[in-house]
Amino acid sequence: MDRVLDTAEKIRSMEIRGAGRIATAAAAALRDFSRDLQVQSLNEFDIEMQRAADVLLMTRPTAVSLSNAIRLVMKYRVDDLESARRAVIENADRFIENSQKAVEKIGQIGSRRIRDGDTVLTHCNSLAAISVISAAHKSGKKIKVIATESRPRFQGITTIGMLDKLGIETELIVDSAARSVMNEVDLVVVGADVITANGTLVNKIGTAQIALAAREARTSFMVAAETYKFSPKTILGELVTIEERDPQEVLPGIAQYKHVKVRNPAFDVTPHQYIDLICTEAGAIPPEMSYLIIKERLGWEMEEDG
Ligand code: RUB
Repeated sequence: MDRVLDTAEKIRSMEIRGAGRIATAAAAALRDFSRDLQVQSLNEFDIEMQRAADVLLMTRPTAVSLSNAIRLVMKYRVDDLESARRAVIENADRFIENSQKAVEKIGQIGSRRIRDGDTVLTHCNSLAAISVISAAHKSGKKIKVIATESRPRFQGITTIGMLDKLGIETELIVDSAARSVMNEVDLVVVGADVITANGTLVNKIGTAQIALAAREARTSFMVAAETYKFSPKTILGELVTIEERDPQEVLPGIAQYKHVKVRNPAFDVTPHQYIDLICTEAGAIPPEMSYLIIKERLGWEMEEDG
C-alpha cells in the first residue's frame, strides 16, 4: 500500500498535478499495487484493490480523469486471482499508453487550427494544450504564446518553462491582464479537468473569465482534452464538485486578519456557448457533441452506477 499512499499524497499536495498526469499516476499506482499484492483469493484481491482505488479517488475531487482511469483499470471480470492481476496490469498499461497517444493526436488535430503568425493564449499548465501549441511550432508555423501566471499555484511558470525548452516565443502575463491582451490573440487554447454531457468545461480557476474576454473580443476559444476528461456521471445529472483548496495558498499571512476569509476555489465553470471547439483524440467536435463522446468513446451505459 506504500506506493499507493505515496502517489495519493503527491496528488493531494500537487507534486503530481494536471488532470492527465494524475490519471496516469493513479493507473500506475494501481498496477504496481496489484502486482505486489500478497493475497490468497480473488475476493481478497477485490477488497484490497478497491481499498487502494478509494484512497486514490479521494485525493482531488474535481478531475474526472481520475475516476475514469480508475474505473478502466478496475474493469476485470475474471474468475481467478492471477487473471485478475494480469487484467489490472494490462488495463493500466493500456490506459497509460492510450493517454500518451491521445495527447499526441490532439496536438496533430488541434494544431491545424493555428495559422502561421498566430498568437495563442493559454492558461495554467495543460499537457494537451501544450501539445497543440508544440505541434504547430514543430510544423514550422511561426507562433507566439501568451501564458498567464495562473495564481495561486503559478502553473503558468511550468508552462513557460516547457515552451522555452521548445524554443517558442512566449510572453508571461498576470491573470488579470487577459482582457488587455485579448485583442492581440488569435486563439485561446486551454486544457480540461472535466467536460460535462452538455459540453460545459470545468478547468483551472480563471478559465471562465478568459473565455468571457475571448467572446467579447471575438477570439476563438479551443479546449484540448482527451476523451477521458468527459464525465459520464453528468449524463445522470450529477454535478461537478469544485475543489476548494487551503486559503494559505492564496495568502500565507491570513491568520492576522480577524474578519477576512480567503476563498480558494481551484476550478471554474465555462458554459459551452463560449467554446468554439473541443479538440479530442477522436476529432475536433463542437461542445454540443460531448454526449456522444461519453456514450460512444467511454462506453458508458445508463445502468452503470460506479
Ligand atoms: C490543472 C488544470 C489543467 C487541466 C488539464 O489544474 O486545470 O488545465 O488539468 O491539464 P491543477 P492536462 O494544476 O490544479 O491540477 O491537459 O495536463 O491534463
